[in-house]
Amino acid sequence: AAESEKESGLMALFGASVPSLPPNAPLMSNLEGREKTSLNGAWNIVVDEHNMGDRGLFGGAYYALPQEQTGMELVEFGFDSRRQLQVPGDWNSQDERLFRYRGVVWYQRAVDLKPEAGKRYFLHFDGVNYNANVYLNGKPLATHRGGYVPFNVEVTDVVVEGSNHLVVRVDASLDESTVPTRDTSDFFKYGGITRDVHLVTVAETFVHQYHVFLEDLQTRQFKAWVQLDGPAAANREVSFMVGKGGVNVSARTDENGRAEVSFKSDLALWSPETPVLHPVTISGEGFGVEDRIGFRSVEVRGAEILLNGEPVYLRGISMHDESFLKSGVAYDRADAEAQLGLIKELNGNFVRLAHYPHNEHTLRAADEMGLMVWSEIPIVSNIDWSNEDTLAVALQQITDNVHRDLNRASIVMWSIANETMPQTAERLAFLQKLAERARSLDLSNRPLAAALVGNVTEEFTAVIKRLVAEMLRDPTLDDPAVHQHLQGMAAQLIDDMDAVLNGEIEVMLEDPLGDVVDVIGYNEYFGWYYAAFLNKMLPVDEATTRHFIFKIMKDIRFRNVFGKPIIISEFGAGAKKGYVSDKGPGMIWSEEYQQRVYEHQLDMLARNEQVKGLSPWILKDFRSALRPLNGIQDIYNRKGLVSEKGERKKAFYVLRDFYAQSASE
Ligand code: GCB
Repeated sequence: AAESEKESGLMALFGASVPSLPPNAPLMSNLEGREKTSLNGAWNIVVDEHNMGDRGLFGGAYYALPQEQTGMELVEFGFDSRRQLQVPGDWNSQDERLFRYRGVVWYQRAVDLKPEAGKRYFLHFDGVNYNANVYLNGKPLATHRGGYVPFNVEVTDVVVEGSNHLVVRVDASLDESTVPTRDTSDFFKYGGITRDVHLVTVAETFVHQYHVFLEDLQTRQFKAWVQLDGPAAANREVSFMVGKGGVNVSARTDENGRAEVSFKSDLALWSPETPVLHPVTISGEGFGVEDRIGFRSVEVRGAEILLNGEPVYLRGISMHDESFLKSGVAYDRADAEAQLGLIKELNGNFVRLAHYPHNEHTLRAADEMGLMVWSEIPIVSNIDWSNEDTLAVALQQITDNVHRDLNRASIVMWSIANETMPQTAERLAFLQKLAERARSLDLSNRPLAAALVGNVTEEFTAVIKRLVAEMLRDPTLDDPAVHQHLQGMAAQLIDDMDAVLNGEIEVMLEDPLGDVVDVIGYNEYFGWYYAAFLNKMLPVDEATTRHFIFKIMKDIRFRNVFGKPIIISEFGAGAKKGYVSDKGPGMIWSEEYQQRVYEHQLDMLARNEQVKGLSPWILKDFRSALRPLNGIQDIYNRKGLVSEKGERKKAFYVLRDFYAQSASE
């Protein structure tokens, strides 16, 4: 007995494995339109860097109900107001001690409730990064993986009258099999209950999900489906009221609780210029939900993107889910309006929400403010392509992303990948499954997009040829050794110097992922990264290479072998607001250099007829652990058009003027 006691003590010390909990209930859409109580505020926390909390050392698991206190129990953890974190929010920017912390934190709060018969209760989390286990009144309830998508947990059978003890174990650790993976990508993986938490009350049988959309622009045919959930979901009459005094149609649910209707209407359409949202009520006897929905058509025809039947040019910018109003993650309406307000100021009509689904306020604000949205999931760089479990997590993320935002008119494309590598059959098969999932859930046929990868050496052969040819003709490069070297290169590379100097420089995109998606995204960094890369092959210094790249950019043409529209989903340059180099003006990291990159990029892209939109990298300087350059980056990626505090850099105005010009054309 003594042995086994010791053993279990040791187990408690070293072997605490996290029990697996059932998955969360399928996501209900439209949090905004639900009866709900906010659970935002100060939550008590215990930091669990040894991952012991599932058993505890003494006093049991951290999710257990508080024990009766006679004063003689040995309990070695406790939740109270002396250690708290604000929810929503990340722990990294709230507590200096947790800035780099990527482990487990237990969150706790009381939920006061008077449960009513015939009602159902759900805990709704808009985002917990990365892994969440939810416990109520001492009971393990559900688990959720994926830091940027919402989930809900039904607690109807567990809630009691009075105070309920809610505990959430948040594990921010990532590895090679998670989505995203550990730290190879260039953004800060914040931990915590980063977004809103609510307790949602619904009827026993309630509207779980629905989608109302314009199905055919020509005939103004609309379609709507609804999914009820509950004991009386089958064979129920459901009515759809759309628009003020407009449409009122009804249908009966099938045995699975699903109903579908079609109707015709001349409801005004949504566009960035006129972002009209119509009131929508979906209801039946004893249940109902309200929403405000915009209707528009988006389609890809040949190399064009059409909005409401008209070719549209996407004047965009990329952004992370951070705000210049605060440090750390963005999470409320004020953040959303501030960020999107900057895009309006840029004369933009489009935003790429990188590299994961953003908080729900942003999508609501985009609908209302009139911005088209590229929404993506965190399939970035290297993913464990042949791991079934990784695929399951990724599928769950695209599913929840689509389900949450199906009814947002602002979303004009779902993106399934950013610069994914290596280019293998496993990668393609994995991404194909994500595409199939998105298409099966979104019956409105929103286009799919991805930022493809290019084959650098092959693609840039034409660029190198031109650089060599240009340099050979430049009298300022009079070093004979350099000339000799360039001539040697030219002899190998260039048959006809005149043709090279006078022709276009084609960058052909042929990543086979282009077959899977409808819109070809491409991230290119002419003026920033490529100078260093090309410079390694050329017998001149980096400044010279940069000079020549700027000279030739106007002739670069992006094309793709798929005949589809291209969006330049990134370009950019790092600049610290107000930075002046002691090496002189216009050096890299200065605002002037960034401005120059924008001027040349925009001049080049305006000449690219296959390019149907841009989302330069990026609106605001954002946190990145990959960027520790002291005095300049200080753990921020500095490619923002505004600083982390929102101060506009010179390039901001260059893009603003360019967009004003293209909006008026
Ligand atoms: C990229 C990535 C983005 C990075 C950016 C950069 O291509 O998609 O996540 O932050 O480049 O600044 O290097």
